[in-house]
Order: sequence, then structure tokens, then C-alpha cells
Amino acid sequence: MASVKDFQSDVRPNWCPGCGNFVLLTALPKALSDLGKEPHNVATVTGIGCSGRIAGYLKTYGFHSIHGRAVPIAQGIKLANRDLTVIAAGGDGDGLGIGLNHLVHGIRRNVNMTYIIIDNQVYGLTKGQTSPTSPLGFVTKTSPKGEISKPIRPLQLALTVGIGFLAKGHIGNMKQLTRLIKAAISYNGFSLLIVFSPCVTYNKQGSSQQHEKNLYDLEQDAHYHADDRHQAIKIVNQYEGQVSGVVFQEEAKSFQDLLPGYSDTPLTAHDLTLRTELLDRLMQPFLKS
Ligand SMILES: Cc1ncc(C[n+]2csc(CCOP(=O)(O)OP(=O)(O)O)c2C)c(N)n1
Ligand code: SF4
Repeated sequence: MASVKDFQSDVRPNWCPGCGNFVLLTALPKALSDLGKEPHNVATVTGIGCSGRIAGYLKTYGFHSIHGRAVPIAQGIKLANRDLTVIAAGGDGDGLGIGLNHLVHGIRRNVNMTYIIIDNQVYGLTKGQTSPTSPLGFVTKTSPKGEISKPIRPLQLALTVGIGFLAKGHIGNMKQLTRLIKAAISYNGFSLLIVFSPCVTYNKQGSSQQHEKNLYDLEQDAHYHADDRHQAIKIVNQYEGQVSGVVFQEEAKSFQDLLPGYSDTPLTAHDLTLRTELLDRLMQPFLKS
């Protein structure tokens, strides 16, 4: 069975000391190892950002793609090779700014994959501009007098768009984070995990300890039923998104379950060589005068 180390590459991360991304770099391999996955059966796709670099630090198939586009690329990989466990990851700027439309359509399409958004409330890689989740009043180089636009609320957004699996983790609780990653990967459909991970260099205002103190742990609430979307929306609103645990989970058919012909021969089993005759045949209808 593959160990945690088997999932970590030899490349040394260039993240700042104390960055929460290091926690994910341990929790994700631990979750994969616990689930009995093998590195050659996992593909990690990331966008651009400090968090996006994780694809290079994991020893799985990896694609450090382009800003905001991890989800559609991951969907394509999963549909082409159903044997892979496919994980997309990236920052709040990546997934809730430039890539927001892909998140919404990813939820709607419900391909069996996991998307991890590492929310540090700031653009880390480009040196500390406000991001879509920066709180009101947040002071950065691009908002010297404090942010005046309202932050995106990813949990509320995902719940109202119709997400099938939604969880919220925090880098301060690695055990829970590992459990949540395992639950997200095991879900049959599009699973979204938001991980709060304040940037120790550019986000001094949303400190980890302060966030952890205010967190409402859904796992400790015996009356919380994660299969009740209305209750999920209510509690997320009540605690302004500062919750941890599985927020919502429902059993539903995934895109693959509903795709006609998908259960037949997998795409990877076909001869996909593009031959001249095939290209000519495909082009024929467009060449008729
Ligand atoms: C199309 C495009 N626009 C802008 C950039 C510049 N850029 C790179 S990373 C980034 C934001 C990173 O923030 P986030 O996604 O929150 O990740 P973090 O670095 O905080 O982990 C931006 C704007 C880019 N690479 N490509
Ligand atoms: S700038 Fe922030 S997010 Fe990027 S590596 Fe440093 S601490 Fe992490």
C-alpha cells in the first residue's frame, strides 16, 4: 500500500515558512494513502497561485495548468480516464475570481472529482492584492483604505447552485481536514472542499488562531443533518461561513452515471490515433459547397 511519502515528490516547496499549504501537502497524501490509492491512479490539476504549486510537490500525475481553469481540465481528465482519482486544487483568487464560472458549471455538471479551494483571502503569489474573499475593510496594496466590495461566500454560493458534497476545513485541524478530504474523494460526484488557510505573509488580518476560535464545528452538533440543504444554508448564514465539517452531502447520480454510453468501452480503450482518413471523414460535411 502506498504511504504518505509515496505521494510526495522530491521537489522542495518554495512556500513561505508557516504557510498553510504545507498542511495540505501532508493531509492530502495521508487521505490518499488511507483510502488505499496508488500514485499512478491519481491526477492532480491546479490553477496558478502559491497553492497551485502543489501539483509539482505531489507524486501523482500532475498538471499545473492556467489561472482559474483547473476544474474543466480535471473534468476532461476524469471523463477520458475513469480509473483515475481526479483532484483539482487552487486558491480563492483562482477558483472564486477568474475561475468562478467554471466552479458554477462544475457543480452543475457533477463530474466525479474533487475540488479543493485553499482560501487565504488574498492573492499570495502576486504579492498580496485583495481577492474575492477578502473581508470588508481588508487593507492591501490594492485597497490601501480597506476593501469596499463585499466578499464572495463560497459555501452559500455552492449550496444554492446545487452542490452534492460540500465541506469546510481549516489548516489548524489536520485530522479533521484529512477526514474531510477522504469523504470528498469518496463521494460519487463533484465534491467541493474549502480549506481556510490564512496567508502568513500577506494576510495578517485573518489570523488562523482568531478564525479557529470563532469556528462552529458541525461534527460536534448532534442535531445537524448534513443531508438537509435548507439547514445547511441556514447554519452557514448564521455563522457567516465560519463552520467546519461536512456542510452538505446528498446521494445523487453523477455526470458519468447519466452520460449515455459512458458505461460502455472507456475512451482510453479506443484507438485514438488521428489518421488522415479519419480527419478527412470528419471534415467532409464542412467541405461540401
Ligand atoms: C490570466 C491570468 N491573470 C492573472 C495572472 C496573475 N496571477 C497569478 S496567480 C494570481 C492570483 C493568485 O491568488 P490565489 O488564486 O488566491 O492563490 P494564492 O497565490 O493566494 O495561493 C494572479 C492574479 C495569471 N497568472 N493569469
Ligand atoms: S505568500 Fe502566502 S500563500 Fe504564498 S507561500 Fe507565502 S504564506 Fe503561502
